[in-house]
Amino acid sequence: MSTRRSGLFHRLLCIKQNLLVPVGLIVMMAFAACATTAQEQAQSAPPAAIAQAGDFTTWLEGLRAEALSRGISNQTVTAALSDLQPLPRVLELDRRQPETIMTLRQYLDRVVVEARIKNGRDRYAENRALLEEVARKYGVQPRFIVALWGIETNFGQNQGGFSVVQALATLAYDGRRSSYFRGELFNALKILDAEHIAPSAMVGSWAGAMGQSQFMPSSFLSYAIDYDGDGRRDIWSTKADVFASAANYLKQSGWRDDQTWGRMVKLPPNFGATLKAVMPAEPPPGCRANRFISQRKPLSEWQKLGVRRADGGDLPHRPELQASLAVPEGEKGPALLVYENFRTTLKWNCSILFATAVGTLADRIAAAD
Ligand SMILES: [Ca+2]
Repeated sequence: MSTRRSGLFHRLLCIKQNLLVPVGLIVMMAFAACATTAQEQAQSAPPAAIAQAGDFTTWLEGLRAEALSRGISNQTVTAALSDLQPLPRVLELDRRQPETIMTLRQYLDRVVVEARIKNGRDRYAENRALLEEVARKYGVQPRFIVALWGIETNFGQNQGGFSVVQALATLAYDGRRSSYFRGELFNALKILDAEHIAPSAMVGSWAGAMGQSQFMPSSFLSYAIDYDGDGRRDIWSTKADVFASAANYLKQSGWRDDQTWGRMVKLPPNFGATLKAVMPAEPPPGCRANRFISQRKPLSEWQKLGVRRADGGDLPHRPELQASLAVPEGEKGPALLVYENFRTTLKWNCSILFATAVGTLADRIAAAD
């Protein structure tokens, strides 16, 4: 699972629980629903068990010693790891069960809403010069940077109110995925040590996804950019850094700005056998979403096979362009014809629903141009 590359680990945790859902249903947990309904459900969730405070204090001593041995300064260790307490709320959120299964249509109706489209157009207009400069430099069309920003944090308005160090320490202390979160905690300390952000301002999701682009600390270290040149990679409050970091993540993951993401399409009648022949025979390793994505074929071949735009029109006349069908709910559900950029979006967050929402929102935002 490529979760370590994702800035959205908190959402991947939701999809992970989707393993409880029978595979035959071919349904996917909707991330936004997961986050929202988890909050709604929190009141009724049983209180999470946290071990005795004394145990945590002892554990924290070991953590401090290891941080120092990894070269984190004494000053940072003292500032970030003194008087630290585990957060029961983080474990509640980590323990929750999925209670909502959404179709692609339901997910889009919830995420790609008019208010977000309008907000996206306004934010795009407001930041046009900067977005176009970043877009040129990294080779990512501005509408996708804006769409990701809008879906991740509602254009920076909802970054999550958790102390990243405290949240990661809670999850590292807890037994379920200790080594992953312990590694991310050391990454977070490294970021503090380099003075990109003050400990008190390092806020993020309950699972440690940080700032306006919701990068995990490891993603920050790999992809975050100090675009305004003030010496700090500030994905919390400097838009230039936020946009460039997101664009850099996509670029490093294979984005191409001479292509779009894909589109909804219509399959011809009685397409079942053809579809079966192009879908993976075995679940591919890595991102689970790839099991719903077909092999690549040139657009001209899909055209020949009878695949059409959602309005019935011909596919674009770029016959050599490689595309794949994505059918998150099987033959009877909605179908998409997607390009490499769709697969790149899956490296940000392994979810067909998420990637489709990003592409759809990007198209809607740009439609005002
Ligand atoms: Ca900066």
